[in-house]
Order: sequence, then structure tokens, then C-alpha cells
Amino acid sequence: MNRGNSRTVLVPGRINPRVRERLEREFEPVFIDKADPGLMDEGARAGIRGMATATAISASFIDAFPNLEIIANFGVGYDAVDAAHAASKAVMVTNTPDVLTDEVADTTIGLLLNTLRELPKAEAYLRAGRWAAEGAYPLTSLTLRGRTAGIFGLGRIGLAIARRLEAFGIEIQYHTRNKRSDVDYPWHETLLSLATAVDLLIVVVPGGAATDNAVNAEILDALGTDGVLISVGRGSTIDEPALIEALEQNRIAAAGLDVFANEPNAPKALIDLPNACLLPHVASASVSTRNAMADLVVDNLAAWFDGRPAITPVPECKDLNKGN
Ligand code: NAP
Ligand code: 8YV
Repeated sequence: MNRGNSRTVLVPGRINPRVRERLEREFEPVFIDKADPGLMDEGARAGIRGMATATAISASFIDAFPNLEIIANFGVGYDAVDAAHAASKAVMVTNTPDVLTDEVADTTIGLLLNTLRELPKAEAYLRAGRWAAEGAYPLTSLTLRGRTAGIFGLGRIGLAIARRLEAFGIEIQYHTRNKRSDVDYPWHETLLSLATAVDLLIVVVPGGAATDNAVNAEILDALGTDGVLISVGRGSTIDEPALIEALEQNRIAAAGLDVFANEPNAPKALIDLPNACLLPHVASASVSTRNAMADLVVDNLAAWFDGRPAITPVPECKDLNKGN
């Protein structure tokens, strides 16, 4: 049994290249195509002490590694990792908070402006020679001016988005489970109350059971016919069929989405809609930010393997740091 001294780290599925390079330099990595325990024999599984992952890690996958101590998730959102199960088995889970917050907030503002002011379509119009041939691009029916933004999830990223929108002169309100004591923005106890009060809803809550399909037909109708939805948290939070119907029937005005329920497959119905602005989950996707995330993944593993506390444990696993 290697427990306690080997530096054997499993990488199931694809991982960021900087994570791979650092693991190859600093650890003894084992790469497998996907999170399937059947791809390794029992002896090899017993040698695994750590995991670096950007894929789903189920309870049964965790159970297949008797000496697993730590799972380092590439991403601040760790809804794909069964962290409650890991914690119950004293397996540490880490994520990548803070290092991506500003990048994701910047991208959210870009997506918002693209959705309202149709900038990708206007550029396509120019590139197609239509400006010269047909004249000016049509005026946009939507604008950011005069809107009130509701932020569903005023955490690290939600607050960074709110601060940016304040600079744009936009009023902010929010919904979280717990009212924040460090901001003056009006808090709504329910998402329905928030959606009713605003005409721009920005969704940046974590995925998982507590937020599954939270943005449903009722919320969209509360947002209203001039309402705009921006989603950068997780696709699972949006009831996509309900959103498609609301956009088709112009029951809301437009939506800008960076995340989808079944990535990398964005529904064709959404792709076909003129009032949907779609990005392929790129909110954190610059080389510098992804490198910072990669370093945090590997630094968490290094700290743990050196007997120090994990740097960024997820809330479910904070207590496990006491033993290290
Ligand atoms: P965070 O600091 O933990 O913030 C999460 C916020 O959501 C908190 O304000 C939390 O407040 C609220 N929240 C959580 N569960 C809720 C619920 N059931 N109902 C209402 N509010 C709830 O996380 P973050 O760093 O801002 O990241 C947020 C999420 O963004 C990540 O989990 C990830 O899924 C997503 N993300 C996406 C991208 C991208 O590329 N598109 C990049 C980074 C992150 P309460 O606990 O008080 O409810
Ligand atoms: C990444 C993200 O695109 O951090 C998150 O939660 O969604 C993004 O930053 C993703 O984690 C890459 O696997």
C-alpha cells in the first residue's frame, strides 16, 4: 500500500495542459480516458492518493479508491464532484475560487452587452459586406440603459458583476439564501420576488440539487416581456425547454447564455433563436486565468501531499484540514 508516501495522482478524462505539465514534473500522474474504475486494476486503484479532475466524480468512483485522500477540482464550481460523499469518507475536495472571479465577471458584462446591443450580429453584418451594400445595421430594440439588474447568487462572482454594473449606473438587487450584511443592495428572500422586481436577471449560483431548474416558466414570466436573462453559473439552473418557449413566444425579450444543461451540446432550438446570444462556456477561458486555476489545482495537491492544509477546501470539507 502506498498511502502516506507516494505522490500518485489520477487524472480521469481531459485536463488543462498546465495541470498535466506540472503533475508530470512534480507528481506521479496516472492518466485514464474517463472516470471509470474499470480502466484500472485493484492494485493500481489502491495506489492512488490524489485526483486532479475537470470531469464528474461520483460517489461510486470515489469508493473505488480505498486510499484516496484528496480530489482537486479544476473550476470553482464543483457540482460535478460528490463532495458530500467525499467528506463523509474523509476525502478532501478543493476548487479554484477567486483566481477566476474578475475574468468571469468581465465576460458576463461582455455577454450582457452582446445580448442587448447585438454586437456579434452587427460585426457579422459588416464582415458580410452588408453595411456597404444595404446601409446601417438596424437599431437595437434592447439597451442596458434604464435597467434594474437582479443578481441570483451574490457570491464572489456575483458581487464582481454587481460592482461593474454599478459603474455602468445600473441599480442592483439580489437573491441569495442568506442576506449579506456587507452590501446595501436590496435583498429578496425568493427568486420570484427578485425576478418580479427587475428587468435583467443575472444567474451566477452554483449548480446542484438546490438550484436545479430554479429559473423556470414562472420566473421567466415574472421577469416579463422586456426582461433579459443572463446565465453564467450552471446550465442545470435554467429550465431550458421553458426558456426556449419563453424566447419563442417573446414572453421575455432575450437571453445570453455561457452555460448549458448538456454541454457541449447547446439545444438546436436555442441556436435557431434570434433573441438568444450563446457562448461555449468561455467565461474563465483566457490563458492567464486558466493557468492560475491550473496552478491552484496543483498547489492544493502539493500542500496536501506535503502535510500542509489544503489551500482552498470546499465548504463540505473544511473540517478535514484540521488533520493535515
Ligand atoms: P460563491 O462565492 O460560492 O457564490 C455563490 C452564491 O450563490 C452565494 O451568494 C450563495 O449565497 C448563492 N447561492 C448558493 N446556493 C443558492 C441557492 N440555493 N439559492 C440562492 N442562492 C444561492 O461562488 P462563485 O465563486 O461566485 O461562483 C458561482 C458559480 O459560478 C460557480 O459555482 C460556478 O458554477 C459558476 N461559474 C461559472 C463559470 C463559467 O465559466 N461560466 C466560471 C466560474 C464559475 P447563499 O449561500 O447565501 O445562498
Ligand atoms: C471552467 C467554471 O470553464 O470554474 C468554473 O466553475 O465553470 C469554469 O471556470 C470549468 O471549470 C472548466 O472545467
